[in-house]
Amino acid sequence: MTENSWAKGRIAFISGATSGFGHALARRILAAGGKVIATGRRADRLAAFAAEAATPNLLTLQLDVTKPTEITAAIANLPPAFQAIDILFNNAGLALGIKGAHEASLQDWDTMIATNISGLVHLTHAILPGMVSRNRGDIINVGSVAGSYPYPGGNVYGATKAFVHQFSLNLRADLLGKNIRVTSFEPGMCETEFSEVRFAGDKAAAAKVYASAKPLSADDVALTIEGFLRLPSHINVNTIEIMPVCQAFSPFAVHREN
Ligand code: NDP
Ligand code: 8X3
Repeated sequence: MTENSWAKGRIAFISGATSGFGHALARRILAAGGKVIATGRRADRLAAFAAEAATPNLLTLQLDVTKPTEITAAIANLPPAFQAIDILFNNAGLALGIKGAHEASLQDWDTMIATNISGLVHLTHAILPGMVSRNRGDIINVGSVAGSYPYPGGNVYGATKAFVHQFSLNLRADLLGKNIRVTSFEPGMCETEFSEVRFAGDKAAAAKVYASAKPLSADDVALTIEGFLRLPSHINVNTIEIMPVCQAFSPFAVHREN
């Protein structure tokens, strides 16, 4: 494989390509000569991306992963040049709120479960059979450090990402004997629109998360994913956790009476 040929001849389906990790990876794959099906709910972002990229290698599709019928229709109606999906970047996801479980919104919980779990599972179910029939593919499921390390207010968000971890490993068990790789990709703090979404559009609260720190960027993430995709096809990265150097761990919290 030459330096810039890693994406040539590959077709990537990216959920959540309107911002953050998904958008950065879409740009990297296009720049390296691959094809991308970029999806998300925001039609204006998709249209702007299509106009900027101005390439037949990009197909944009408005898609809400919480709507199973939209997923089925999207996959069934792909144009022939985009049907043989090689890479599924199962990335669409969100955290909503940071309140304790006794105060959190049940609607927010339902939306996180519908997006981070059901959306990811439905996309896998729709795309995996084609990969199996072609006996090739890469599935990269986006988990989080929040799936391994509990923190106050991470209640359902962290639990959805723990699901992503175990689902990814179980896929590997089912796919033994097939040339299909599965990775649970579990990053720490990365500056995207993630915190703005979590804090319901409060830009000041979102900015505080990253203040005076050097978080990961979306392109750092895309570069890491490119690294997996460049590996020889017999190497599977099962689980990978990355963090910015400025982020680490805390001791256990202890409540004391005095
Ligand atoms: P962004 O908010 O920048 O991007 C999230 C993407 O998900 C957007 O493109 C959004 O598109 C899409 N999305 C959300 N809900 C839906 C939906 N119902 N249907 C389709 N697309 C949807 O955040 P990130 O890039 O940071 O997040 C990407 C993934 O990474 C998420 O799964 C997140 O949990 C995870 N993550 C993020 C970390 C961080 O610190 N940033 C760390 C660890 C994991 P649209 O709104 O147009 O639908
Ligand atoms: C995003 C990282 O720590 O904000 O998944 O939950 S964290």
